[in-house]
Amino acid sequence: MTSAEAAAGAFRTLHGTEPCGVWSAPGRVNLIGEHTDYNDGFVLPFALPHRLAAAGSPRDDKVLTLATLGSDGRIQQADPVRIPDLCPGEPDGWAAYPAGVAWVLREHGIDGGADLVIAGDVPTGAGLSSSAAIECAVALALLGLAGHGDPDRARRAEIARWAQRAENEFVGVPTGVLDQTASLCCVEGHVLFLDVRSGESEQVPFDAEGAGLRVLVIDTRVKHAHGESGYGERRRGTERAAELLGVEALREVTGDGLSSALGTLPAELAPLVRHVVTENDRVVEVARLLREGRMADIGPVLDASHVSMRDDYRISCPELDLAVDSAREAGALGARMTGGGFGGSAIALVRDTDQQAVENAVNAAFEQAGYRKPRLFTAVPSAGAGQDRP
Ligand code: GAF
Repeated sequence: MTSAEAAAGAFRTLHGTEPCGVWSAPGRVNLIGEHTDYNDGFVLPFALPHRLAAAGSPRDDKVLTLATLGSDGRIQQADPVRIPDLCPGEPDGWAAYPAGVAWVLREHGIDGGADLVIAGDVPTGAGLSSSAAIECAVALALLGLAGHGDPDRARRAEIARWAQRAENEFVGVPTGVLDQTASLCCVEGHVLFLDVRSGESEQVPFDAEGAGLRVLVIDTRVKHAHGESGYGERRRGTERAAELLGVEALREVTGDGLSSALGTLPAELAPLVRHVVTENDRVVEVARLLREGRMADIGPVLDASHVSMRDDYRISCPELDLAVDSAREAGALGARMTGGGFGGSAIALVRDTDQQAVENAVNAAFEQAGYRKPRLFTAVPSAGAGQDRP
């Protein structure tokens, strides 16, 4: 059953009628470019086949009702809220994400009520962007129910900023715009090369299977939550460094200017800057190699990215390091943690002939270390958010 069918089915169970429409949005893997988005840099994500769907119908009383279908098959309902009364802090928990989107859309004149039921299969807390998937599915649902058609590319980038605002200001998590843009703007068979500063983007073809390769996702099952982790601390550190260097964002520091910049910074900020500046270069490098059809050559760049996050940005954890190291020892061409860090998932680029050996090695390493069994799956670049059915 697809996420859209699950959401429509749960809607029928709860409301006794068909929903007027179903919209869904994917989670993402970031191939490379971590913690560069809020420094106005470059990112290179692709959309996962895993999606969250919002089935909905409009209401004429400005009330928003929210429900979610759990993996245990139970439907959980949040307290109904009046859209004119929405303000940050209430509701909290999972309902804050869709309510936050309604709060932002209200400012843009979309303030009709709705019944929404959410369902899907993006793993939560796995660094695969389930929060953005909820936000983007709900944004498209509320816009669609208000009569707006399928958004074009520019409009999708704008909706991504609205969803980010919901997360920053309503939920209270200081994340960048990577995840929402990936969820809304990625297209099947491609990675999205995005320059966050200019908003310019390029769809770069990414056919791993055609190249005899696979992107293996290793979900360590160490749950992360950016509200509580060191995410905000890292973000504040890079903003402070930019201020000390007299630039608006670290994006402006280039490889050439890096060593002189590092010499002027306090010891705790220099490694953060080194990560961001070198990571931007790595994103550009991977995009170049992919354009040249040299997918297998990106491996060492992925490895270098992981080392930079582990040692300079310090956002890895023992489980992520073990995932990366054991995959590489078993033949992966390259591996790195993906997403915000402090848990969540790693990715490994493997030859299809080595996939089984890599999976066995990762499972064995986790078992030997006494860690929870990781969840492993291969990911192909899939479609971005959209309407599934009228
Ligand atoms: C999380 C955030 F939500 C993104 O904005 C981004 O900063 C990422 O961590 C790290 O690259 O997914």
